[in-house]
Amino acid sequence: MTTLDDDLRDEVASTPPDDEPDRPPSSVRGRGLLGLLTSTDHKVIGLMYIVTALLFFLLGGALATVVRIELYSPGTQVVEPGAYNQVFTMHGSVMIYLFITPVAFGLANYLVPLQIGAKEMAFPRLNALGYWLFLFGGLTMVAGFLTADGPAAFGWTAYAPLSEAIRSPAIGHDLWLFSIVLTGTGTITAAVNVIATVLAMRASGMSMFRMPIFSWNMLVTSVLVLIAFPVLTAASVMMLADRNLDAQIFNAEGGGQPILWQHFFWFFGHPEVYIVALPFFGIVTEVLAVFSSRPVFGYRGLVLATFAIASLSVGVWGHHMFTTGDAATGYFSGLSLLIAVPTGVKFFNWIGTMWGGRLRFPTPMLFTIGFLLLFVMGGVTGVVLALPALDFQLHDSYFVVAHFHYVMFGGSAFALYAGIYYWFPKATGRMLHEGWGRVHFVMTFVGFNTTFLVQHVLGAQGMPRRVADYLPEDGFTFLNRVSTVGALIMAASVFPLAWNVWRSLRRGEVAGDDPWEGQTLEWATTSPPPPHNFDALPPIRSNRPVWDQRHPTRKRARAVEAQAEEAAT
Ligand code: HEM
Ligand SMILES: [Cu+2]
Repeated sequence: MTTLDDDLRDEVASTPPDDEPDRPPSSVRGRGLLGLLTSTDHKVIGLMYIVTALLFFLLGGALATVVRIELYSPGTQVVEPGAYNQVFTMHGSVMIYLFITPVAFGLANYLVPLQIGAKEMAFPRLNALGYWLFLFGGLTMVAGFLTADGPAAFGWTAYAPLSEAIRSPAIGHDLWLFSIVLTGTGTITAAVNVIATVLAMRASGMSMFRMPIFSWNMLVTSVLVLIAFPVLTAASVMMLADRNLDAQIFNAEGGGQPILWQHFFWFFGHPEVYIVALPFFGIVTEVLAVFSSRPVFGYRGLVLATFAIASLSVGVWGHHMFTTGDAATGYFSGLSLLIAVPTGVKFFNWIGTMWGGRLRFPTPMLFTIGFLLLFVMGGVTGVVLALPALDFQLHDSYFVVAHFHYVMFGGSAFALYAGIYYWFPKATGRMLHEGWGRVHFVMTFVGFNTTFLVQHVLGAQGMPRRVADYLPEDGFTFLNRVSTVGALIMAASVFPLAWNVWRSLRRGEVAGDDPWEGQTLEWATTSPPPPHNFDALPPIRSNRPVWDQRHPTRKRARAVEAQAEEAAT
């Protein structure tokens, strides 16, 4: 059986043979700058998203290093308190809005069509628009550094009334708000595209419940984006109106409601936590299955758990607002704790996938194991913070900083690294070097825990977040030094990764179509895939067609099973 249509067949036949046979064929190479700027190929756009987001990640990391150096000792080290506010604001904002959210959509762009056997995204040009909104929106935020008064300094949450013009007059804040509107619109278009692609572009045989978990999770993530991002985008427009048109929406003197901003913000902000978690849950699910040589354990349970997490996540925003007195503590606390249940289900599924499997531990698997350990830690401290009695004590302390870094760095960023090592061969045709991968993993893991584990203690001892300084007699100095040393190790960990990418692009081992014994459709095509993605698709009879193809006896057994099922109905 082949799903190749005729014009596609002609196109394949007329493709000239690769002139450099020792180099893997490329869908990006040889198209020049104009080719990049005008491309609507989902793979090219996906890679541009990912590379751009990683560059923002470097900027965010550099800013974090400045923060940590400032906190190395009491007194001023490198930045004055005002500049410190700008640095932590831009760190958090770059990381959330310009790195971890867009990078997930970069992966989705690259992978979802491949995983569901499609030639393209549903709306290729909308896709390009989304990328350009992201890039120029991001540059708008960062442009604050070029203005006389510097970039935004009101935190990544931009709370009113601090964010009103009278308290934050610098133009950098307006740039920040414009940036949120632009990048938010870009994310919304990307989400629309993913949803339409998954619903309308699946290959024949690829039923919803045969989709790889990553594609499932991107679908659910995209629905969450449609719920959450318009609220943030609209709220940012309202804040711009307050600042520039005297609108008084969030201004108490004018009859407005400052607290309303927090409701809007966290109505976006909590689903956002899952927008930057679910895609990465998808990555670890795939990596665990492949490197355990096992099917995903409890596939349907995993999908249902994703639904449950996503639905609960839109109803818990008030747990960020316990201390305002404007959020019903019992309701928000109870619902937040409930999220631990489907999350626990996922953990059982992940362990079940590994159970009894033939485990291999190349770098993607190492980062996935790292993810499992660190994300549990972030989840547990999340439960702690969901208990109002404890949150009143820990709110706005370093305990919170430790908590969300375990979730977003130990969780999402570790899973992203796993995904980079896992799919790099697919996108480039070359393997990353295992030895350097291990160096990168060890440095990141050690550096991460050195930086953030001690912050739980600092927070419990009462060190507030978002402060540029502390006193020698506070007793915070030693643990802050430990934390700063850890951050420097983490900063250094970028070098083995960068070197690995650089050398592997040039002289990495040639990967072949399916270097890991993959299970899902992206491994059924060449590395990198041709512009039209597939010359021919394998039959799709389960959620792991490539595995089925590799194990023909099982495939036959399944085919017989499927026939019997069909006969029975
Ligand atoms: C590269 C390693 C990182 C280090 C050393 C680091 C360090 C820090 C520090 C010291 C703060 C200031 C805490 C405060 O004063 O409240 C901070 C805040 C923050 N970080 Fe990170 N961070 C890192 C990576 C990340 C990542 C990967 C993300 C998200 C994907 C992230 C998201 C945030 C956010 C949202 C804030 C809050 C900013 C605010 O209070 O407005 N960080 N980080
Ligand atoms: Cu939350």
